Amino acid sequence: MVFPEGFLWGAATAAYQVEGAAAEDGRCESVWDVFSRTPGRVAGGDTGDVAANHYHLLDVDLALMTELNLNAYRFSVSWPRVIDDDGAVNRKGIDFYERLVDGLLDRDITPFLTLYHWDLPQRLEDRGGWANRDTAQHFADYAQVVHDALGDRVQNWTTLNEPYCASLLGYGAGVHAPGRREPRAAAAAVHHLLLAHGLARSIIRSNVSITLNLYPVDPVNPDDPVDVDAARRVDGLQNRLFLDPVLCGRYPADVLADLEPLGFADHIRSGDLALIGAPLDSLGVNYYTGHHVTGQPGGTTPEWIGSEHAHNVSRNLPTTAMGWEELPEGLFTVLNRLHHEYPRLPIHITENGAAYDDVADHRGFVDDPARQRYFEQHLRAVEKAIEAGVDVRGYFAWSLLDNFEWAEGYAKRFGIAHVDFDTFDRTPKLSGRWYATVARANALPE
Ligand code: PNW
Repeated sequence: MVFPEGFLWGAATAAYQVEGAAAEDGRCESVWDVFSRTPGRVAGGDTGDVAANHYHLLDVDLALMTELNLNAYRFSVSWPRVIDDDGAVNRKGIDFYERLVDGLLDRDITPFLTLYHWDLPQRLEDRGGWANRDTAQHFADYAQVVHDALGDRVQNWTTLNEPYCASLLGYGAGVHAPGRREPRAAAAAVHHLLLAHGLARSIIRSNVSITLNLYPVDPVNPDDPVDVDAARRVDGLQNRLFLDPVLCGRYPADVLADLEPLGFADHIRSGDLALIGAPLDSLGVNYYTGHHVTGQPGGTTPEWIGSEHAHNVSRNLPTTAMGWEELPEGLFTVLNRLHHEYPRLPIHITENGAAYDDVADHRGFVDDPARQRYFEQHLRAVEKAIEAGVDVRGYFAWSLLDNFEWAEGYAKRFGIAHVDFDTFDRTPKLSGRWYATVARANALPE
């Protein structure tokens, strides 16, 4: 099968994961600078101070995208690079993103801009961060600045990347910045992030999207009401808590009840859900794995706030280096569910990919058939969804480059191009070469 004409073949990155230049040209501190410099938070004590040095290697990376036949590129803007600690616009920060966007357009690569991929200015965290409602208004002011600068050239705007992670992993589980383990603050952060999305949406107005990390959630034993209820809770927390307000303008009643002990509803003011649920132009889906859930003892427990009795049980599938089970048909499940249970929108797969234990040869080349297979299997699921009528417009491999993988530091590599973190040379992997041929053909091999 050939993908629809004009299908976007992209790759994605995020500012803190690739840029580096953490203290250059007036960039201020973000929560991730502070978190990663705190001993014990990130594997190997790694920080994003230098990352993949993308800030200085912009032209090299633009050439790499062309070499890989990409016709779209998803990146995020660093809030603390663009707004200084006095709340004023940092012209040098804006300049960088203007050069990036102009470089993409020169090469006929469609820019997909994400406003927030987790790098909250530390000065706002010092005033409560996402647990403080005021942060949503600060985000709207920042969105206005970026839209004023780039609105004439960028047609694809994403407000937030994965508000689930920014709220529940950052403020609840404490495994992401700012590293707080405060379930009540996490609940507040969920609503304030969604409010920030709604406020920014009303500023950008057209061509707006949000990116959610979605999962199929299945009970281990569908005949056991305890498992079924655990799966309902996890689906509620990971999927519906974000999908329902954004696409339908209401929070799911059962999740409101689950989060009631955390005071979640206390943060909701009249008018909020109208803002949050205002129509979008497309939806971004990040997909990596699925959940297989029991409410009985056993299995492992991801930190599911408000669902402490739910556990993940292995299906004994192959896993990536992150320990995530490979479940390519789950991407079809997610897309098909969106098609049948929610108002229909054009969809972009804004992230999909895998970390493996790569070994580079002396030229920096990585022979990674497992990653190639991961992409192929997931793209077959996308193909199947398109055949079933789902309006998928594009696919972005995570990631263009090996980069700073959050709490895992540089030890986990997701790139379709290898990065040598001593020389900063980039070398397309086998999977990257393969992806380039698929992008050129607009089709998977027979
Ligand atoms: C995404 N999970 O986060 C992020 O958007 C990227 O910045 C990140 O590098 C990438 O996935 C790989 O981790 C996720 O637990 C965090 O399934 C957690 C999960 C999935 C994605």
